[in-house]
Amino acid sequence: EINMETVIHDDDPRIRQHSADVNIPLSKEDAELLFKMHQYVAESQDEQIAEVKNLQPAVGIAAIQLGIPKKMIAVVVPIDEDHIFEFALANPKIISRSRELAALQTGEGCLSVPETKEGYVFRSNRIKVRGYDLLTDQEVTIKAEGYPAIVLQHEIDHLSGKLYYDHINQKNPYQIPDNAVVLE
Ligand code: FHF
Ligand code: ZN
Repeated sequence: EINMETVIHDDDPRIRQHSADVNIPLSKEDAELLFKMHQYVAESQDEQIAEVKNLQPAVGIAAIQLGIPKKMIAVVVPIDEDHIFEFALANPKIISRSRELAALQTGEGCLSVPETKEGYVFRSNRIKVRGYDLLTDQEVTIKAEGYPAIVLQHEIDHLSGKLYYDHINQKNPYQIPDNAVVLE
């Protein structure tokens, strides 16, 4: 089961591990894990379920956050009233990225980082990601811009052991590069 107790933190060296590709078609075990990761993220955004199950609201999760070094991520990003950007991806890979950077005005947080680190986390504003999506059972190429692109990059970073605060400028956490925008 996935819950706040089964998510590992940044004091656990496994969070810095590199994750390995998974075989496609997914094994039953991998498909079940990826399905549960997606379910966890979706449920964490349902106020009532989150309260009963004591879940911190999240927009994404990577398997390594459960201590499992496999290239699998789930993202559920509410866009507006009736649009959700959601994928349950195996072997996601960024195939292109914009030179323009973007960061969230409010910074980022992470299920695996109990103490919030403040500062801008600049990432590419637009990316293309290829991978196998369990929700549609298809190889997909995803074009993402702005917030959904930032969430995807946060998750894909976990697959190579990177954490959001690795990207924060230590000298000036709120410095904005020339080619960057701050979102929101
Ligand atoms: C979150 N929560 O989802 C954060 C953490 C930018 O690897 O962003 O560590 F639930 C995955 C709407 C707006 C609804 C914000 C990527 C952040 C990824 C999870 N919450 C939210 C929401 C949120 C991490 N993570 C603070 C839990
Ligand atoms: Zn995270």
